[in-house]
Amino acid sequence: MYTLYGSLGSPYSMKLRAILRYRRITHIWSHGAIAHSLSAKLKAPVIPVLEFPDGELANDTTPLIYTLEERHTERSIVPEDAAMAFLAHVIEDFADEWVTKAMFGYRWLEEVDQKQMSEWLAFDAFKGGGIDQMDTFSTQFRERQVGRMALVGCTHENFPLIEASTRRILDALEAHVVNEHWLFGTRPSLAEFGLYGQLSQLGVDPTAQAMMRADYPYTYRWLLHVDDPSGIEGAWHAPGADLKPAARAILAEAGRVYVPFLLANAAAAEAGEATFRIEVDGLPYEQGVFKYQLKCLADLRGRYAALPTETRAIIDPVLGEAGCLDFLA
Ligand SMILES: N[C@@H](CCC(=O)N[C@@H](CS)C(=O)NCC(=O)O)C(=O)O
Repeated sequence: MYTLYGSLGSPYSMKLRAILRYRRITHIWSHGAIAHSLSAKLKAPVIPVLEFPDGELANDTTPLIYTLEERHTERSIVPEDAAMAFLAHVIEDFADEWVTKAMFGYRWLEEVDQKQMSEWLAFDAFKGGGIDQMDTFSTQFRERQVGRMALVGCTHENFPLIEASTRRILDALEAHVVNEHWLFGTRPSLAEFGLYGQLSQLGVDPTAQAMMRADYPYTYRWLLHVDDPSGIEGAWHAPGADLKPAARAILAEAGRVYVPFLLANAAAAEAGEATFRIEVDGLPYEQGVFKYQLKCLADLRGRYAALPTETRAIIDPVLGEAGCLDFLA
């Protein structure tokens, strides 16, 4: 049996839990402070941590998705068609690395969210233990997270771009989910789980939740559908089927913000600089150089390079239209 150690306030935990549920991989969900003490034993101290049936511990949800694909064949979340599988991967990566800034910004920029969420995260970690312990932890955790805002690019100066970008993604999803649930078929792919992880928190945190309810009511409700899709029985779209407008719009958003972000991060790292800056639609964005996102860029390029010529012929026009082609080659 697997055990997933995570937290209700952790987007990546919600993402992996929904995947295990959809895939009907029997598991225990263990949430609270234990997840952090286990993650401290791993190379990157991040949650969630998945314990395999043999007791081995691992984290980082994207590689874990592929490890689970190797171990379990039923109810795969990687589209069968290599072209669609690549596009779904791009959306998942974009959600993990960019949409997470919306999650972090909505949570830690405003007083109302800082207060509510630091208290709830303390409550989740200790499940009781008294208000004093929770107050101490929530104050420390809040200070720590707020102190990291500039490093991860979630500042008041950057937030207009993050918010505009998030709203374009939500607009696309809102138009989509009233017609159909999933992007690449009548079953979910890693793309929806990546988006769901980050957006799941926008459905909880006070400011973001109010925005979701008011402006994206069906996407807001859809989050609860994705949370446990274990009852979904579906199929992938037939190879050659048109890519859904929502998937195109989300890829175009990746082209608009994520591609320049990845390239500027890589250029700054190469030049030995500590921070980088981009501007999209006249809106500024600045943050510290991140090594992990160098890995993401290399991974995307590697996956693209490994695609057969006939697959590239299918996706190149789509990637080109979305502004996601040039940086891959
Ligand atoms: N790429 C990782 C990211 C995981 C991640 O950033 N987790 C956050 C919580 S949602 C974390 O543990 N951050 C470390 C910390 O806050 O100390 C994944 O996909 O699992």
